[in-house]
Amino acid sequence: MAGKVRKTNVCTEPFCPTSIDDLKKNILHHVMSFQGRDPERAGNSDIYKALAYTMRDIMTGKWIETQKTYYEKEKKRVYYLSLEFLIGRSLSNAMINLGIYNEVKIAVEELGFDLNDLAEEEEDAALGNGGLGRLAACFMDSIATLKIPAYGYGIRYEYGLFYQQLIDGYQIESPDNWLRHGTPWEFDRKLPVFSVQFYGRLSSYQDENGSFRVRWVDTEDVMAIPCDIMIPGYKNDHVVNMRLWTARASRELDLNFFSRGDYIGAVQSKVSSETISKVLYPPDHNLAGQELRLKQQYFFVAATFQDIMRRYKKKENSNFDKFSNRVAVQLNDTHPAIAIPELMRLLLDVEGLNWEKAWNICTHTFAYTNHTLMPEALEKWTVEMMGKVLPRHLEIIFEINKHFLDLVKMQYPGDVNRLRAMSIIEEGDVKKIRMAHLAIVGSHSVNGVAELHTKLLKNNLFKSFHEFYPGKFNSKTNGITPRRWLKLANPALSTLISDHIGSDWVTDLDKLRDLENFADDTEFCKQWQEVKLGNKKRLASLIEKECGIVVNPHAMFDVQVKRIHEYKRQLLNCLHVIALYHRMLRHPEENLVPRCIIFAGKAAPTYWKAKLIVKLITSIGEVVNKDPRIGEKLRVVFLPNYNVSQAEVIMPAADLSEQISTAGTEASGTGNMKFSLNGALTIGTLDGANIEILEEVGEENIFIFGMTAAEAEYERLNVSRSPRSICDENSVIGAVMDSIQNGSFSRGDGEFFRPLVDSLLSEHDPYLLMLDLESYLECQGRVNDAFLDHQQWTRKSILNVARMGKFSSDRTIRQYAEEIWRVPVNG
Ligand code: HBZ
Ligand code: IMP
Repeated sequence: MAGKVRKTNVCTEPFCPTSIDDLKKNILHHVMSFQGRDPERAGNSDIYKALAYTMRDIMTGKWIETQKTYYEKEKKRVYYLSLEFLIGRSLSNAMINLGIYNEVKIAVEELGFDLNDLAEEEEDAALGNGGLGRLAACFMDSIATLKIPAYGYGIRYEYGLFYQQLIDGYQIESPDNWLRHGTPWEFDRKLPVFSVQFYGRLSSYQDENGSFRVRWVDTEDVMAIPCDIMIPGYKNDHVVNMRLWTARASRELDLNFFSRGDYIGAVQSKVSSETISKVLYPPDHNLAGQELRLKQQYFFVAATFQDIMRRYKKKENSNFDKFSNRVAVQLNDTHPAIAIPELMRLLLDVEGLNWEKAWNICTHTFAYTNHTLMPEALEKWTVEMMGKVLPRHLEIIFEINKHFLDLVKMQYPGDVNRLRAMSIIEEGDVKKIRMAHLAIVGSHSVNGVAELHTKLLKNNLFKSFHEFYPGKFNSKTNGITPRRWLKLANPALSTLISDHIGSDWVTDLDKLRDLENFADDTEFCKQWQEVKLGNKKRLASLIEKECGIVVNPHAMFDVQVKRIHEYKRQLLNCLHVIALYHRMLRHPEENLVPRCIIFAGKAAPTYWKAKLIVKLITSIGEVVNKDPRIGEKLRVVFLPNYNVSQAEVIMPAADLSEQISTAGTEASGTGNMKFSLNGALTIGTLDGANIEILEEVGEENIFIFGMTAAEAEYERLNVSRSPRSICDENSVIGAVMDSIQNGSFSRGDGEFFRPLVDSLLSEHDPYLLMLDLESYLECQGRVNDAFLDHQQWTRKSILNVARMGKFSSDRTIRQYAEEIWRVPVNG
């Protein structure tokens, strides 16, 4: 056994250099002893790293203390399993949460460096695709801030979300090699290392009691190596662990190959094992066939459960009676849902429990969050592939399904259709496993991410499950962390706010209500406007640098940033831009507000229609931005490579936030919250969390248009107006469509955007763009008029911020803790 440092011999007080001199010393120490650099020759990148290591030193002591308390107080632990954590940069966040931002800023200035330049040195950790991944990152911040005994578990992808370039207006992807220069934020641990099995076959045997049991043998094994990232809570000394797994070949090179003299085979086998943690998958319509994705899911789940078991057994050995009182597992969508059969396998095959007992533990341990309503986006795996990659899990899934369907049969005798619809196995030419059904059956809680979303889950997508399991479904409206999305991203506004109402809002966002008292204060409004203008200038510089386009910071910044997807309707925004362009040309005398319309977002690499939308946006920009008749009145910008760091510059600079999805399609949205918290007004549909934003800010402070979810549903079934008739009857819309069709934005090639035109004009357009267009254009007219009254607009902007309290992820996490995980907050 390894020797232990006796407590009396060593100072174990957390290391905490907070004086400016100590900070400087520590930074220089890292430059010299870790990087072997002469401090006099250190550049931004050296100082950034040294500073990051200094932050890490400070966090380590707090992290150790935090982990100890979990053991000493025998706490119930929460495990947040997510295939994605979209963290972004960590430096400024660590400084803010450790409460030493100003001291560090001075220290680096005294060393001759600029903190912003240093922060820019950091690569974004883009281990996620969008909302779901960023939500997981906000949750980690709130979990740490609320002192919840919890861990995040995921994969340490070597390549994060692809890098997006625009070449000739087209999206071109390249790999995101974010670890190129290493990252100072992780502890690359050597232990615990776990072995994860794949493939192989099953053999049964009789145990000492004569019961038949299953062994999974002849498997191909991959090692999982932990890499830990510390997540500090806000000024509370609590540091949460995020454990990301890396895949390594089980032996450096497989000796079996050598014995056959196959050196190349040995190397290939190593490479193939290590591919598992190589790259983050973008959302894809055809995941069902992607074996590597299933392997990623099982890899991280299997390693995580070995870790969970290891910790549990430290106290309870092999007595599993208390398991679900000690362990809560939250499944971030169905991506980790293979955890359900995995826990069953561990309890049955390894620990020797019987089915009833094992199943009882499972269903009391798991909770599942759904993030999408779109049936085509629900994960399914073919039975064939599951049987090949995870044969024992397939068997267990069939067994779970059998038990489940027996219960359904008892409640609905003879109702075969219901049975078929609810089954975990989808019948058909290719049998598939419906991971959402597995997750619902295996969890004690299923939650949607906004009120409307949950209602639609209960009444449509999972109606029969809601009837079968009354009480299992619940709603947890998403939230965002005010630390990153206001304090860090918008320092000028944060200071203005804190100067007037104090700084308690950072951990108690409802306190922002006090700003209402200043909504009519002329001096305050003036300062508010100055802050916004400053933020717009910062974004304008970024736009000039990235796109070479000069924009007027006094124009309205009208922003739509999010993944490019048909349901999010960037195309609707395009139609408005063209309508506005036409109107400015036709009526130059009109009092239209100058606008800068800003887009950013990535299209999935295989989603050609989304990529064509990108091309349309950039093509409209090409025409409009170069038209001398337009002058400075209209600019259309597409910022390439949208990521968390870019969002931190964009959100504070927006005047208008576009949240225009077809009602009933966006589960929640979280960008909508970030904009509003930074004083942008929303133009949006009654979809996702927009509805709750409307309830909070009041209808006079938001621009709502379009159909409700119920109306959209009705329209899909009974086409009341055809898109073509709308074009014929509305000359503005007719002209917009004509200009796309006559090649105005495609160098005369009228066919170029044909697929987009066709879907707009189709009576079967599931996203109903044409049916919402008139209402959208009318609403944009109201936005124009409102912006002309700068005073009133500012007042609305202040009231938006004042009323955003609900959308703190602290509130969301408190609800998860109290209602799902049943763990104390701030305990
Ligand atoms: O999750 C998003 C929802 O679209 C959005 O409305 C919600 O606010 C957010 C947080 O709850 N969903 C995603 O971001 N989904 C994915 O990123 C995704 C990733 C991999 C997939 C499928 C979807 O295979
Ligand atoms: P883990 O929970 O085993 O992953 O260990 C994380 C950290 O928790 C360790 O580095 C220790 O600081 C602390 N720790 C682990 N086991 C115990 C224990 O049994 N009692 C108190 N602290 C522990």
